[in-house]
Amino acid sequence: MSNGELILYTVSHSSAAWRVRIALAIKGVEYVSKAVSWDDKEQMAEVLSLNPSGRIPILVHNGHVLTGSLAIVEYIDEVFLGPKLLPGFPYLRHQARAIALHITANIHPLQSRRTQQKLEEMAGEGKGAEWAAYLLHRGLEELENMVAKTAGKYSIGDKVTLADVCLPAILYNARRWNADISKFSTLIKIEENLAALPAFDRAHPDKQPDAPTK
Ligand SMILES: N[C@@H](CCC(=O)N[C@@H](CS)C(=O)NCC(=O)O)C(=O)O
Repeated sequence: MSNGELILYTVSHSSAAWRVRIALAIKGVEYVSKAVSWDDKEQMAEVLSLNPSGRIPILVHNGHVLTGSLAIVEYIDEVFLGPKLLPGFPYLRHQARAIALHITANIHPLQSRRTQQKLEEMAGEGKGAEWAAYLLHRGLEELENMVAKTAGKYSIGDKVTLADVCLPAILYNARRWNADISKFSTLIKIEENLAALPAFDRAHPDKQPDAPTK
């Protein structure tokens, strides 16, 4: 059965786009990848015409425009066949969403490009990076304590869920901003287990055609 036409507006190292790439790869859904560059005015005008917040990712499915990575991942989970990312049992489903929201609402926006740029402007050079390292350490310490209660091989038991879809990018960002995450052994173990899965490998920023060459 055809999944219809899917176009993903993505940036290789966007955390939010990374989440959607993982979900699509887990479901084995093929899509057209439209890599955009923040500095390309024409591309950004197209992004703005689809998403008034000017943010990535955007998934267009049979002409329907979807925005907001978590809302997109839930849509993907509902619409396409393949392993379920939201557990069937309501309490586990709540846990998956709670972890995903901790990452995507409590941590990610506060260390994002926009936040850091404004902070540098207001507080001075280097303050954005200093803030990101502090915030990522603190937020991930909280996450380590949350996940220590739920984890098996992955964030919640031994099945990959929405929580795991959000994990790789925030750990990647933590390393990028030199946050000390060495003591967060549960998170690091889950990250290793996820990295061994082909879907997670395929979705990695460095594997995308628009990844910056080193
Ligand atoms: N809550 C949104 C966040 C999306 C978001 O902020 N994406 C970033 C890239 S990770 C972006 O497009 N930033 C554009 C900008 O900062 O101008 C989601 O999960 O999709």
